[in-house]
Amino acid sequence: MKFVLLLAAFAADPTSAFTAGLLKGPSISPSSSRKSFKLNAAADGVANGTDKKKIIVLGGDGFCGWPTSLYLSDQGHDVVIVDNLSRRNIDTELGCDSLTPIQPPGVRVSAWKEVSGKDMKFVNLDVAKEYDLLVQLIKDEKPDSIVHFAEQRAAPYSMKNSKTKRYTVDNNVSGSNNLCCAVIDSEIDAHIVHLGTMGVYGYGTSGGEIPEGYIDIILPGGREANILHPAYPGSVYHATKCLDALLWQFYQKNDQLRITDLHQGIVWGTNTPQTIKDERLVNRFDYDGDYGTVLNRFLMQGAMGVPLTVYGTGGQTRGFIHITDTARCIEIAINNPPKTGERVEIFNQIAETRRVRDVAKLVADQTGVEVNLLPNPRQEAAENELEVSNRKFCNLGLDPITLDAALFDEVTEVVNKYKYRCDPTKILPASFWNKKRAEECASLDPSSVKIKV
Ligand code: NAD
Ligand code: USQ
Repeated sequence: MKFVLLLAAFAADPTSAFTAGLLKGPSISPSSSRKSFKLNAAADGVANGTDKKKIIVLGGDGFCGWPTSLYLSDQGHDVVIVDNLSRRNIDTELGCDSLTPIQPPGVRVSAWKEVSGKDMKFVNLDVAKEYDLLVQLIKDEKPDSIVHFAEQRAAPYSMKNSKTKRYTVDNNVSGSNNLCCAVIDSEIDAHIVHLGTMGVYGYGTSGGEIPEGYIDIILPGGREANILHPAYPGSVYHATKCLDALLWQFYQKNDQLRITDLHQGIVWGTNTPQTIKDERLVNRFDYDGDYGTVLNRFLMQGAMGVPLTVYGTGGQTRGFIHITDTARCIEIAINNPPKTGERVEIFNQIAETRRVRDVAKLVADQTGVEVNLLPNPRQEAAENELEVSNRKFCNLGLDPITLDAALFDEVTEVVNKYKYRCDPTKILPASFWNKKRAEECASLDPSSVKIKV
């Protein structure tokens, strides 16, 4: 089908609470820059005056889920964390570990009670496999909202081999399907807030600004329509997020579920005003070739004197968001659910777009390390433009944190504190998109990486 882009910025849902403000506010392109931010344990713990809710956080032990759970609890919401600890098990499988010494869930939750006085429950449950327990949990807890982080989230891990491809599809698609069925079976009208990804759109494929979820098209014969933006995934992991989006669309239409899908960019940073309150609350920090994401990897490499691992030309442009804003966006989404019968609400959850080689230059300038252009292990466009709308969150009050040297310092301090835990053989890429990419990367020697500082 041929797509004709009319008004990419206008997600034309007349019932949407956001339509009125949609044409105000910024569009994000690589040169955009906004406010910086200083991490401060005292700054962010004030209840915001909105309704207090019961919230289940699926995947609440993970990199985004843990600080989000703490933030929501700090804001006065009643939080129940659900996680099957599969991410910790994958660390064991890969012979790797978070750079930061994350504590077991029980220790984390009791440390939070000690420092904040607030209770949080932890439930070990597999969302993709333990359906009856999930239904019972929803019936027992009667949540207002369910935040869904519980997926296998690394593109490289999803492309490692057929076992990890199949696991990623089984886990992610079953989990999302189970969640919809469980909300229906429990007869609890909980608002589902799902973490999707910018990668559902592909990168710059629609020829202009990427709108928030829906795009205007002209069908053959001249009929106009507003549909889900075409899916164009770049990995098995990203493909599961596209499949999720279809499931949300179907269950909203068929069962009137209230669903928000957040297409988030690459999250960077480590700690938040809540996680720095006590060392036992520290967030996880992935640096390895499978789970480490680009900016955190560069910051870690810069702090350790390791040449930065830029794949290909570094011409890939991606969306970025700081971990503190992830938590804030989730609360904004929770506080602005679609009404029953409204189509799936979709937000682009990013602060800015940047090119990988520009991000590398920022880190290299600050740390003095070299930039190393490696053969690209991924099948992806070597260079792409990316312009993205994030007006909905901005119109709802988000003033996003952008890449800032002060925050680089925060990550560098964390890396310096725990660098003794780093295994340098895990730094080079270890998953390859196809045979050709694997052959092109054959000369990469994991044992050649040396920590210099
Ligand atoms: P993560 O792997 O650190 O956390 C995911 C958590 O979900 C883990 O603790 C894992 O044990 C749990 N989990 C996975 N499958 C489960 C299952 N079947 N049942 C119960 N628990 C399960 O990942 P993250 O970085 O925190 O990402 C969270 C979500 O946000 C993911 O859905 C990811 O796609 C999305 N996201 C992440 C980023 C990023 O840069 N980290 C960017 C965009 C979107
Ligand atoms: N890259 C490098 N060097 C590295 C690591 C990555 O050049 O050492 C490049 C990659 O080739 C890619 C870009 O940086 O072009 C981003 O890679 P990434 O690993 O930081 O991010 P990605 O694989 O896209 O996945 C991450 C999260 C995923 C989330 C996604 C958001 O792991 O859960 O959905 O970011 S987005 O990229 O916007 O789709």
